[in-house]
Amino acid sequence: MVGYKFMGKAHSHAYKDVGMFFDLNADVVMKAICGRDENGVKAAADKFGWESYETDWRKMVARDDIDMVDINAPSDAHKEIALAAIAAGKHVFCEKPLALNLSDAREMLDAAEKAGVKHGVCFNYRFLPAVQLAKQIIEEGRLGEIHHYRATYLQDWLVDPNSPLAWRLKKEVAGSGAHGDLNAHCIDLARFLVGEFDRVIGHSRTFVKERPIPASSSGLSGNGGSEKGEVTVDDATAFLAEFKNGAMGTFIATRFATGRKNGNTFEIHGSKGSIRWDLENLNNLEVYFREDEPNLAGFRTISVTDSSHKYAGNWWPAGHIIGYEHGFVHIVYEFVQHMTGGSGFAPSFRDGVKCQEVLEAVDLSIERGSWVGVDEV
Ligand code: SOE
Repeated sequence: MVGYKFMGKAHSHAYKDVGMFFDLNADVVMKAICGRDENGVKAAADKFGWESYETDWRKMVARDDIDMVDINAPSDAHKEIALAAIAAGKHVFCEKPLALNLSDAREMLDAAEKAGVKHGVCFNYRFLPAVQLAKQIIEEGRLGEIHHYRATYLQDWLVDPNSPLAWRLKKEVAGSGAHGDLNAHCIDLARFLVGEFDRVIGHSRTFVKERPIPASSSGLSGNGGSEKGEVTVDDATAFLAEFKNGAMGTFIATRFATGRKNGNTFEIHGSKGSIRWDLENLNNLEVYFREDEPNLAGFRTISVTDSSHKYAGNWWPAGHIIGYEHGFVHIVYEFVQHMTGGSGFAPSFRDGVKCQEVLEAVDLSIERGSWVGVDEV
């Protein structure tokens, strides 16, 4: 594994727990974790349960006791590490967004396909039981023809103008701001649930253009110094979309939604019914079916914790809820099965590329001030 901060910890936890709750084709052995700061990575290796640590990822990906590399470094490092790992014949699992930009993402997909290694992108929210149930409901036709898909991803960690210039606020490191970080999740869920995008038109803002340069920086924050530097990414990006199946989509990702911490939501309206979901209440799915008797019709809440619900039965008895970290366990489970039995896995690098196409089409639409077909990028 490369990286040991927020996502490195979430993924490490997943590898540690997965064999306890799921039957795997092969054992997961946590061989090595890599980071540049020796004290930090050593402490992480001990705490998270890795056998060893490295401070140079090149050395790590060359090790012949490693079959798979998991990349949790900032986005600007994804491509180089992935290409080296692929060249060394390793399977690769990578955090989202897959790359800094579309052409890098395409290069990574091409390399992985040519080398015949297994590849995956960590769009973890697909793997929550309520999201799986939403997909099942849509696939069974219970919502009928889909008219509307509305997604939000609302955070507020940047609303303070003195919040420091973390790496996520620099285009050369992060690729983009709320758009690549948060809309990437919304785009992936929309593709998973409703299908491919046809065209998009967006609007974005950077509300605070300069921030204190941090003395040290972590994933989301850091300690601000007195000197300021330029924010080169969006604070918020909204866009309208048309799906290939004719559905209308509205999306907003922001880090300025005061009071909202991780409001990843979707609401889907079809000719026969509707569903809505909110990550901050992730075990529940709200559903409305028009065929219900009029005097009983209304949104009702399904507690998606029954053993009949995908993944839920691997944990606890019904009603004993799961959390954010479990989505990572589920995606890691699927990827391990894929590596060891080849049963097929999505989201692959291809899905990472598809997501990046939509992200870039939105950026182009903002530049042009007009609709952009996703096929144009
Ligand atoms: C930070 O904005 C972040 O951690 C994202 O990078 C994650 O992908 C998302 O799941 C939560 O917010």
